[in-house]
Amino acid sequence: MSAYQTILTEQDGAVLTITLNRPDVLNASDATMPGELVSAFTAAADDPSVRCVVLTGAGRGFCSGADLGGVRQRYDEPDGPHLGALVRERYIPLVLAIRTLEKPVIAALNGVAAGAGSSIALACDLRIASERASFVQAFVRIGLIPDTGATMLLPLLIGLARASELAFSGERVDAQRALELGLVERVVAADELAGAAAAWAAELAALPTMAIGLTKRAFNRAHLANFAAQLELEADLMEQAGRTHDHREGVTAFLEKRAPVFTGQ
Ligand code: LHQ
Repeated sequence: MSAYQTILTEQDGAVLTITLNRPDVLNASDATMPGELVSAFTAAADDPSVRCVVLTGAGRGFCSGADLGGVRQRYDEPDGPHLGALVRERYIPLVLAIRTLEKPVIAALNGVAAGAGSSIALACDLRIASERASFVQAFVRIGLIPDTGATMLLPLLIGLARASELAFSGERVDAQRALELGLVERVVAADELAGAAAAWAAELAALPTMAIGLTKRAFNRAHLANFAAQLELEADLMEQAGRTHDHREGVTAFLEKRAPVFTGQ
């Protein structure tokens, strides 16, 4: 076990399992979690005994995205919430750590993956979902744009029109529809998820790790050649969206547990 505050790590043979561990808020990402994840993925890259990584969540959620309590605190800062800086500090290093790890990474989706939580799942190489899992492109519900690579990864995985439908609406997609859309590769019963993910990871870990890593590098070059530039664009657009009335209304409404009233401003 690890000394991290927001994640747990455990290695079984050649498989490292990283568990997001803020279950009371469906593993929302606070100021600490992204850095701890980057540390864990970087350590996995440097450790030859790790040949596959599984990323999952504790409790009933996978990850509900950015912790909105923390986002609201940023409104007290002079000149606005500076969401572009937040994206650059926390989310760009995280998504790059996952995509540049030259070992297979499986997301084992135990529950809802919302906002940046969905993007983190999409950045993994493969996804296996519990039948209780779901995806929510929650950004629009709080007046924001998809980030953590989602503007590239979501259309890449499911096509531009379907990505537009989900990103514009913020609708919740259940595990079965996620399978049909190509957001996940496998769906299993909830009580079988951990075992099925571990078995899949063990299979991958027993394959030629170097060849898989080089394949991932080639896939990145072929399909995500402009990824770093796109992440910078997302940060710029997030900065802009973070200054809108609709963004503040969306976050405030969520925290006050009421429906938002958007004005387009
Ligand atoms: C939460 C959260 C949460 C805090 C559930 N925060 N408490 C954003 C900002 C800036 C820059 C960088 O990038 C980003 C990227 C993003 O990730 S934007 C998207 C942020 N995430 C969201 O907007 C999702 C907010 N959550 C939800 O819409 C729902 O919770 C979902 C659909 C995920 C799950 O719904 P339910 O299954 O009905 O669960 P719940 O809403 O009852 O949540 C359970 C608890 O978790 C609840 O607390 P409570 O004290 O009432 O038990 C929620 O307040 C808390 N929670 N997500 N992101």
